[in-house]
Amino acid sequence: MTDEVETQDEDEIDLASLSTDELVEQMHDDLYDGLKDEIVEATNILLERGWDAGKVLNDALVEGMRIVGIDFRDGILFVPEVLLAANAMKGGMGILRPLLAETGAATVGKAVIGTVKGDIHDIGKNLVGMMWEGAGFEVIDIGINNPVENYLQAIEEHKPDIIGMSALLTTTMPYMKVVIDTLVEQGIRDDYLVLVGGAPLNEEFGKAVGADAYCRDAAVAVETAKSLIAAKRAAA
Ligand code: B1M
Repeated sequence: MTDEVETQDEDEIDLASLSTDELVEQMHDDLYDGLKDEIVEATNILLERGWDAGKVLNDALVEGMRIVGIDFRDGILFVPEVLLAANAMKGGMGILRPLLAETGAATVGKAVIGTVKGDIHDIGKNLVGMMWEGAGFEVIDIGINNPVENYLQAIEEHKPDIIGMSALLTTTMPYMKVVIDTLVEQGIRDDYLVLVGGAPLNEEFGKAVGADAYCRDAAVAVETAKSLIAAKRAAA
């Protein structure tokens, strides 16, 4: 019994004793293994060592999730493991969220964002929401699996400048057109800037569904939101 406990303790890695490069690599492994507590601890260590929140997010968390995605695609990891990885990533993002938000100035605009109907992926959408908040936007996040009615209700209630839609599946991305077509039918399409994003989308798809812009990643979503709002206000 005592031996078992000792062996367990010996197996545990003291994250604080690792060099920064080793720690980042360990975070990729820990994300892969869905170890939330370790991800939270390592995120704090990197911040204590002077990394800014954006660097922790991109080099440690997003990069780790990219590796998870490759093995998910190749049938090496399965849904339960990827859910654990996503949960671990959210642990790290929880620490980074207020720090990313701190960089923002006064509210520069209001945005509603949600993942479309049939799709429950929310990490990318959450990241975009966090980065918009960080850039000074007020963000209303309507969550996942949103039918068009949810977008309509949110824009009626919150009167945003921007509607953001996320889709991670080739089967759900066409639903963005359903939402935009409904806005057109109701005569309110031009009242809003519609931005779309998600791994399977591209520029051409954004144009085809009638969005104002496709955003490759969260940083582009910030730049695009800011510049389109500025252009719209200048035109008005
Ligand atoms: Co899913 N999944 N998944 N999954 N999953 C993908 C998307 C997939 C590419 C994996 C693969 O095969 N390689 C594949 C889609 C294939 C396809 O359609 N071509 C896939 C599949 C097939 C599925 C299921 C069908 C699996 C199954 O059940 N057999 C199922 C579908 C469930 C459903 O939605 N109905 C499913 C389920 C899941 C989990 C639940 C296990 C989990 C989601 C957990 C969660 O989100 N809470 C999951 C995950 C985690 C992934 C991968 C591994 C990672 C996605 C992610 O979070 N990436 C993903 C593989 C991959 O993409 N590499 C995969 C990190 C995130 C930061 O990036 O979301 O791309 P991303 O967001 C970026 C940009 O795209 C952009 O900015 C973000 C930040 O830079 N962006 C926007 C995103 N949204 C935006 C909105 C904007 C602007 C920019 O608005 C303005």
